[in-house]
Amino acid sequence: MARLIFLGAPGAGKGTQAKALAAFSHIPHISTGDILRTAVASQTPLGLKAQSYMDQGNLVPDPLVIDLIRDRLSQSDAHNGWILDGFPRNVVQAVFLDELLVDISHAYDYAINLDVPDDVLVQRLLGRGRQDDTEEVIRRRLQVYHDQTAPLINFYQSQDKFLSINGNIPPEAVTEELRGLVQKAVV
Ligand code: B4P
Repeated sequence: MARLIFLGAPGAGKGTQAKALAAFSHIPHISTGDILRTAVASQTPLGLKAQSYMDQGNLVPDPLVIDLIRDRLSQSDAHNGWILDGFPRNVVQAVFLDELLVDISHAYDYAINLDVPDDVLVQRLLGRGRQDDTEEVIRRRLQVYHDQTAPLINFYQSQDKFLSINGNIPPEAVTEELRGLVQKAVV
C-alpha cells in the first residue's frame, strides 16, 4: 500500500494527479484544500475560521489544519495507505507529519514534487476559475508557496525519498509516470 505526499505550487496538478492515482490504486485521496472548501461551504466552525485566510490566498493556521489531518489519518480507510494532497505546506506541518508517522509506525513511501514554472501556473489557475483563482489571490498564493512551501523540497530531499517530476506536460503523461512509482511502492 502506498503512502504518498504531493508537493508543488498552486496549480501544479497535485489535485489532478492525486485523484487519478487514488482511482487507480484504491487508496484514499486526502486533500486539505477539498476538506477546507467543504467546511467553508457548510459553514462549520472550521470553515468559518478558515474562510478569510483562503479568500486572501494565505495558509489556514497550522493548528486547524494539523487537527484536521490528525483526525483524517486516524480514520479506518487511511490505515493502509493514502495520498496526501496539499499537506504539509510548511515546515511546522512537515515536522508534525514526521512525528505522527513515527507514532503510528507508518513511513511514507515518496514525497513527490510536481515542477511547473510560475507563468504556466498562473495561466492554469486563471483558466480554472475557482473562487480563489483571481489574479491577485493567485499571486499571493504563489508568494506564500515560494516563502513557506518551497523550503519543503530541501526538507524532503534530506530524507532520501524525494522525487521531482516535470508537471509541465499533459496530465495523462504525468499520471503515467506516477503510476509506475505507485506500483513500485505497492510491491
Ligand atoms: P489547494 O486546494 O491545495 O489548491 P491548489 O494548490 O490551488 O491546487 P492544485 O495544485 O491541487 O491544482 P490542480 O490539480 O487543481 O489549496 C487551496 C487553499 O486551501 C490554499 O490557498 C490554503 O488557503 C488552503 N490550504 C490547503 N491546504 C492547506 C494546508 N496544509 N495548510 C494551510 N492552508 C491550506 O490543478 C489546477 C489546474 O491546472 C486545473 O484546472 C487542472 O485541470 C490544470 N492542470 C493540472 N495538471 C495539468 C497539466 N499537466 N497540464 C495542463 N493543465 C493541468
